[in-house]
Amino acid sequence: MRMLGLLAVIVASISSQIVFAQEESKTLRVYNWSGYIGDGVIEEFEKETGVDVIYDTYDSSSEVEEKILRGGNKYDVVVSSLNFMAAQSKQGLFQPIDRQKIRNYDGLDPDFMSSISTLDIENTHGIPYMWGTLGIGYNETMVRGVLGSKAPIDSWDLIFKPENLKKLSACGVSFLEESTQMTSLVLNYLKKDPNSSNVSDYKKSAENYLKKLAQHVNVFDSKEFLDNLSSGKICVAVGWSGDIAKAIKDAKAENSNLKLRYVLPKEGTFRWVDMLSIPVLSENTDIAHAFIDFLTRPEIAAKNTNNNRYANPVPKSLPFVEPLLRDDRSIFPTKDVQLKLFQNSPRSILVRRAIKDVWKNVLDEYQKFHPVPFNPNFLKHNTQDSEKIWDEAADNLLQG
Ligand code: N2P
Repeated sequence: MRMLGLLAVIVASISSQIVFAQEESKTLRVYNWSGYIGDGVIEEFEKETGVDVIYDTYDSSSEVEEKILRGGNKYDVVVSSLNFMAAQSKQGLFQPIDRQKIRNYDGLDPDFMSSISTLDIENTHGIPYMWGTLGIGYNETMVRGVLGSKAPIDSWDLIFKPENLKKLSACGVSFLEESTQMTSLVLNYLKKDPNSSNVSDYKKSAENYLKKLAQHVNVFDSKEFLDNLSSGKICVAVGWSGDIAKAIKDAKAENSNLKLRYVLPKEGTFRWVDMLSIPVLSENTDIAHAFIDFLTRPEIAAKNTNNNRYANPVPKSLPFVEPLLRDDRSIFPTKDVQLKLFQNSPRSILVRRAIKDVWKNVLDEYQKFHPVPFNPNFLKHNTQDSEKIWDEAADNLLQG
């Protein structure tokens, strides 16, 4: 009896803890977007497992993508977009996920998993972390003040028609510093395939159009638009749903009377998905799986949604999500709206290199009109070094 009792205690304590292979270090290196994890989540994982987490953050897709192309700095878990992750898994940069080690795997929404399995083929290399949309955050009073009561706030015309953009630049317009997403939106607006595999669509159509707009854009940035919008420094931001939702919340918390809104323009936009995956150079794969598993626990996924204001793929997390967020259709769009969103698909390395060139030319055009940029971090990631990485990746591919 006593032996059995002891055995029960041992079994119970083993099953509630995560046991790692002896040779693995007890350190986990994680790379994620800034401001993209719930309060206390890392500390909770550390407390539960005894693992030290080295948690680094980035502020734009190019930062993480270039780091992974360079070899990933030995990160064990990386958050990156589905389209990048899927393309680079095919190039061998990410390890397959061992589903046996993700105890909450069955809790992932099967419809959602199937909707991303055309890119991450059969869901082999990544686990979805959060998803959202790309739309327009705007300050209604300021925008109507500039464009009048007929301002086309339900349309990309609001900022993609040069005459509107020019007027709005008086109250401040921010575009994402995201080459693929912005060129894709412009192609969609020009009624071309937003996922075009035709290099000239980017080099000619998207580049020419964006160059016309660049002079009227006040700032290209992927991080500060949230604070810029909630503090009234700008009146329009092309941005991600959750960040705009945070700006709206922050403005309310500061008792500001700014009327901030988020709109998915009627010409359409895309749904993006951010994935958790394990770079090929990671040696702490048991711990990496344990961390990914931890993030897919309903309570933890809910903490992340509550902080990040993005939807997660764990339906059982919903009871733990703040009711105000659960009912917010900009965070959880209706099925009807979801059906209208397009997926941003992986580009070939040659298209990606073309996008990189296009983007450089667009930002050069912007700089001609803005010798002193609005954002002090502007161009931090747009260095010659980063050009070289994409050139090398393309050359490697061409060589075979
Ligand atoms: C961090 C969230 C960015 C999500 N601000 C974009 N995929």
